[in-house]
Amino acid sequence: MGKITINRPEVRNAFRPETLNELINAFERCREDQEIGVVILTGAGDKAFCSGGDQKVRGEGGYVGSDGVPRLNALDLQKSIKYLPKPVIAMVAGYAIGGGHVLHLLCDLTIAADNARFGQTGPRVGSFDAGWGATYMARVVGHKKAREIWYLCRQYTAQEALDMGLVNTVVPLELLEEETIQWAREILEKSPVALRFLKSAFNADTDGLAGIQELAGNATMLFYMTEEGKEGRNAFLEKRKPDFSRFPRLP
Ligand code: 2NE
Repeated sequence: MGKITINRPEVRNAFRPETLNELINAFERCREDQEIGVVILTGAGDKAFCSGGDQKVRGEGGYVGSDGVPRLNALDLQKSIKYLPKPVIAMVAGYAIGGGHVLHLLCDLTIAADNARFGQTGPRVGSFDAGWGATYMARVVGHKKAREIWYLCRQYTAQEALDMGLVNTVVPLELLEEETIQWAREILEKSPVALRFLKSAFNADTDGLAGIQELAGNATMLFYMTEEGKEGRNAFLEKRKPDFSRFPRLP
């Protein structure tokens, strides 16, 4: 399993553009590494998972990194999490707030410590995430609750988050890592292809043609592994007519 840690505890793990690029690179490494079947995303320390965009570097048009360019590359990290063909578990101690709350939301599963607190701040701090941050949240907790979360900008305890289906379980802080690793180990015992298809099927339900594209790509991958798929390639390379007659046309 892989573990990715947002490491800016002095600002409750708020992210700058550089932080996000590093996280995107880390997810890309987890994608490429065939030894990794599950990724745990967490924040350094026990005060916060992530507090969203670093308001101290927020400029006009986005968050400004050392290159002086305003970016909203939190959206790119969201895609990295959602389209990683392996389950991602958010391990949340302390605050998951604002854009940091959306990150845990997009993870496949969330294990929360009993000190975790969840919420959006956008309309209070002059921001919003009208993409997955709003629409996928409504799929997870229902429209009434999602509108409450975004319109009122309240904070919710771990137990309240569990009650609304926003997290999978709540454990004492001291058991958070142990419990998360246990969940990851249970997942690792399962079929990687089955998990991959299930993740893309869940995405296809919410992501329109982009979701179908991902699901279809996985179907092609699986088809390439079959004798029927290989017959088409082999016939082309051997300059002969393909013979698909031995493959069944199942009901
Ligand atoms: C996270 C929260 C609730 C924590 O409160 P508390 O009382 O535990 O800590 P405190 O004192 O507020 O924060 C500790 C230090 O971290 C900094 C604070 O400024 C403070 O530093 P000093 O003043 O002592 O130097 N800090 C915390 N969060 C920060 C942040 N996001 N940016 C920069 N510095 C931050 C409380 O701190 C809080 O509510 N934080 C702000 C949460 C927030 O509004 N995030 C942005 C939402 S918008 C967003 O993320 C976004 C989007 O909507 C769309 C696209 C991309 C991003």
